[in-house]
Amino acid sequence: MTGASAMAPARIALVGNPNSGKTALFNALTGSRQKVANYAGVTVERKEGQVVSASGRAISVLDLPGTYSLRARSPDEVVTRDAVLGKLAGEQAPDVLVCVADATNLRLVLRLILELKAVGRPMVLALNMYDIAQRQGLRIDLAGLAREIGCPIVTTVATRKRGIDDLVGQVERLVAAGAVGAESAWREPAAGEIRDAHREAQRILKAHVKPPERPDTFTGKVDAVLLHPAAGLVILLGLLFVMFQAVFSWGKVVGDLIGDGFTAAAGLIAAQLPHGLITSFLTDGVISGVGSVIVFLPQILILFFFIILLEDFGYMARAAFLMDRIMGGAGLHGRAFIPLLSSFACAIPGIMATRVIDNKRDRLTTILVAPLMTCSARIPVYTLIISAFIPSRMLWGFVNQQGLVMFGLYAAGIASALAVSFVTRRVFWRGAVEPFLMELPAYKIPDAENVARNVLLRGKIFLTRAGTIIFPLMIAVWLLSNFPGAPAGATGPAINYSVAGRIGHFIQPAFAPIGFNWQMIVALIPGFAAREVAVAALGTVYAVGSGDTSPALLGHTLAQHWSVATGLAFLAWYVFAPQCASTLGVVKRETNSWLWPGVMFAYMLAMAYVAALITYQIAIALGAG
Ligand SMILES: Nc1nc2c(ncn2[C@@H]2O[C@H](COP(=O)(O)OP(=O)(O)OP(=O)(O)O)[C@@H](O)[C@H]2O)c(=O)[nH]1
Ligand SMILES: [Mg+2]
Repeated sequence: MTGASAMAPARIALVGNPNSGKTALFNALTGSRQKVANYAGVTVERKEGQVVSASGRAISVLDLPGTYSLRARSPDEVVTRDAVLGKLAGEQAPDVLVCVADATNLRLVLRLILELKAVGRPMVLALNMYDIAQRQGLRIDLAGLAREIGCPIVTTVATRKRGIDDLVGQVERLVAAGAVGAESAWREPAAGEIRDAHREAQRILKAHVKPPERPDTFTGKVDAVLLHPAAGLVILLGLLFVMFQAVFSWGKVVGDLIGDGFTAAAGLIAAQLPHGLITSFLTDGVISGVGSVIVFLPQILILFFFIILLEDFGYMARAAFLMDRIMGGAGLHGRAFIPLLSSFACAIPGIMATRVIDNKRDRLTTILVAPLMTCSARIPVYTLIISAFIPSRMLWGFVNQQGLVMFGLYAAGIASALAVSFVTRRVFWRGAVEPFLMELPAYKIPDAENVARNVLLRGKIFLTRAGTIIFPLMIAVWLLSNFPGAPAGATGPAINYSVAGRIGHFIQPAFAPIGFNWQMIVALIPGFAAREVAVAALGTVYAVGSGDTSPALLGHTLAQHWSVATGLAFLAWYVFAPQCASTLGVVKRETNSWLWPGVMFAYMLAMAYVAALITYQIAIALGAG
């Protein structure tokens, strides 16, 4: 070995069944914060991190998507197979494979272990979730199992960082023992070989693992209720309902406080600085613009608190199971559930999560409808318009009417996704939807640290967007709304003469049938960069135009300037409008063609216009003009 190669970090890859704790182990090893959740298919890409062993050896760690076999079918499984075999572009096979197994669920992983053995690289088996195995009194003959499969075994509790040093030590030992030939041998097995492997796995399991003394009866008992065909659906709807009630009732209180803070800051600036462009920039551009979005931080945090709690508990895979019949009826694959669920945060991770779907048409259908799910960037828009136009009344004594409308908008998103998928599958891609098999994870008590970390992460993403996308766009909107200034002897407000005002007035006739005024057009244009930008832009445009700079009062300003019909049409528009350039970019990347982002843009725009038109005209007819 030359000096240089001795210095090169050893490379290991974490391979295992879905939901076995690979990413938790990756985070424990490398100090990263990749997403961990209690359902299969969380990781869909390779992720790399570094760890230095106690003896100072640098080790590069690869986290991979979960798989049951190297006979990869879906795009995420292909990533794992290629990484293990060293077939990824510019990458060699890892020096050591770390097979991560859920100790309480060894049946399926044993077949994968046999496949990985055939690859012929040094391997260590990490028996993860060993805490649960011990609690259940599961008896695993570690020495016998290690002898049988021919590789060392370490027990780990990834979430508690237990067994990590032991694992790193084993890796070092294997690396020091010297690499085997760089060739990774593996080929698709024949049917007979698969049967033999199956039998062999069965035999090993019987010989070395005794069933638990205290098996997990909790999961079965809870599932009897939560997976009940009728009661289960009622509970699912109930959970969603409570979620939106909470977003509105609790989120509003804190959001208003933040809004008051911004208003006070604007007042302070206006009082301290001379009246002029700088002051206008700070109050109208920064505070009214960016501030009007930031006030929605509490709503975002509350919503994600619920979602992440349910994910960690293990409920989301059940929700997928409950929805499977409905989704199948609409032509969506059962595996589309998790990608669509991720789209509630943002369509981009949702579209990436479709990599777990192997059938191309199923995957494309899911990609096309993912942006119809209500992403968190719509929350500021929905919340603003709802609080401006929907009275905050209690219905039947306990239902907050605003929360109910929010629930309805989410439902409209889901219903339209099902409808679009149904039409796509009926008209364009006929054919049966393939059956769906997904292991239901055992329920786990949510890990407080994991929940807190993920909720804060969502908050950070939201604020980063406010700083990086919204802030520069608000500077642009403010500039365009102020320049050129009004000519001498002008009678109307100065903003009417600005570039933004002129553009808005020019395009507005096309939007007259759906009740949009020119200020809304000015907000919609930068809103194509990101949805919540529209809220910030409305804040700036109305602040420049009317001088009302309070983010907390933007709702009131809108209620004065818009009819109820216009407000409702704007909501309908936002359920469908393709107002997100980055989503279209990701669709291009994932489908490798401009065709699909084009199709997506066109159909969503058409739906948005039609929905807003119908809403506006009906509202007008009902006297809400
Ligand atoms: N009790 C316990 N829970 C664990 C342990 N390791 C992971 N978990 C939990 O198991 C679930 C799955 O963990 P992940 O790290 O996301 O699993 P993964 O193998 O990366 O899953 P995919 O990316 O979907 O293949 C999460 O809820 C973790 O908090 C462990 O050692 N003990
Ligand atoms: Mg993972």
